[in-house]
Amino acid sequence: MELTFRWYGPNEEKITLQQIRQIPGCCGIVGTLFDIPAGEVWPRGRIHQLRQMVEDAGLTLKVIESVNVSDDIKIGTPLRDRHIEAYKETIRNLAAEGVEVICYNFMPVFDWVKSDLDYKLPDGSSTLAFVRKNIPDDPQQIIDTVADGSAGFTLPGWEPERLSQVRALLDAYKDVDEDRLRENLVYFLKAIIPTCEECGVKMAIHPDDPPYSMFGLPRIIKNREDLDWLCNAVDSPCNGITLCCGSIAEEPGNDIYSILAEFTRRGRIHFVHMRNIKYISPEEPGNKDFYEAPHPSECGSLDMVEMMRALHDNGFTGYMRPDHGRMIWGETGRPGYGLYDRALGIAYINGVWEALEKAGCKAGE
Ligand SMILES: [Mn+2]
Repeated sequence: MELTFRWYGPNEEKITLQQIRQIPGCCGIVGTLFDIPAGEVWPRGRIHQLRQMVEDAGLTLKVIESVNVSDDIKIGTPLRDRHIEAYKETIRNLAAEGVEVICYNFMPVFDWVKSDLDYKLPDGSSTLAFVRKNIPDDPQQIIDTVADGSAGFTLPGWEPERLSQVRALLDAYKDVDEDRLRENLVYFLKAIIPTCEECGVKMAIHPDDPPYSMFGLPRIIKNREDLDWLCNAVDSPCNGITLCCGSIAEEPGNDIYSILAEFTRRGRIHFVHMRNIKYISPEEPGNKDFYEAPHPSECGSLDMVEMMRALHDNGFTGYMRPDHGRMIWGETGRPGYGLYDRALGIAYINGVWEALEKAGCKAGE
């Protein structure tokens, strides 16, 4: 297991690589070229520059999050083959620079959805939350909420240029139901997985966040059955998963512990987003509201040791990062992606992992 930290690049961040290097136990950056629109090739030279910068700081660049899949590929327009060729070229360029894992998602229009980007906790910190009654019926309003709450940063999946066309975009998806979206994902994977096999890159799909339908849009990576379908649809170790613990657990009916265990055993989890969430009113039937809690088990609704144990005991050897963090100690920045709380997350995750490793050695003596 190797711990990493998501970083958006020098022009998109006030967090420096030097700061990240000082987080004990953090080996690498989860990087991106944030400015390249979906559908275009990531030039080898730009990737090389990023890698050089990261390696000069004493860190590695083995995971990319995300190489976004264009709406044309998700909808299946005549442009998709051209975009798929560009995607394959990007895979080759990333592989040539030593990248091993590519995180992506197949969510239509909206990447993750939260209702609150500045949800206040009793200790004075703030975090991301999903409170159903605060989700507007009009998708334009949620775009405005995210834009207003993002402290001047562009949030992943919420590119203003793309979303300025939201009504046209929603219209373009009107004939895309879950079956059609599945067909289009399989079409995409069948085209790119041979390239991944050739150059030794693993694709890792991020589950839908939240793992149920919003604004009438289809969602196809929500639970154990969907992940099983994905693995069988294109049966290659290169067709894998970014297991986002928080996203999967946002549906309380999902058994996150057994999902982690099963897909680690099957060799399909290449990247993990480790996150704790706290259900806000679990006693109300059907209520799935939650906020993103600090990492320790006692702060949220998930048992972090049991999640880590499911990975550890089934032989997990991939990359992991703390998912989002709160804003603490007066920090301001991109919601979910401050320095301090994510660094605390890494420290905690490392502690749990070390305990599991040593207990495992002892048991095996
Ligand atoms: Mn995630």
